[in-house]
Amino acid sequence: MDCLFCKIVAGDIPSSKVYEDEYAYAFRDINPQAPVHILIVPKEHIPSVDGINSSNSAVVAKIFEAIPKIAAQEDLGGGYRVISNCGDNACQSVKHLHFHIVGGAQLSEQMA
Ligand code: DGP
Repeated sequence: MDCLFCKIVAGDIPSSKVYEDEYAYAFRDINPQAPVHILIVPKEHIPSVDGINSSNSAVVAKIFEAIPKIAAQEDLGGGYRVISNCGDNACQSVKHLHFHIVGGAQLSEQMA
């Protein structure tokens, strides 16, 4: 499958890794929108939030267990935002489920 984030998880494309476990891989976004901008992805290919179901949702739970660990590691005690763009209207550009972890500064109240 020709998937950019599958290739990053496999190590075929280099990335700046910040966290890894059996289920998830996290790395710095190539185009950061804040001082800290990390992407966490499942190691298995799930196309988007729309692809989450009862057979793979345990992996999503593992991702959300990892996020606070990453936030602590990145000194985001002041707060941070977790975002997942799903589909064209949300401007999802990489069709492999990912959660943006954005922080390190006061963020805007704007969500869209
Ligand atoms: P989204 O628009 O939600 O699909 O976000 C995709 C993000 O992926 C975007 O913020 C930029 C990031 N990105 C795209 N290509 C690469 C890459 O090759 N390496 C890294 N580290 N990030 C990438």
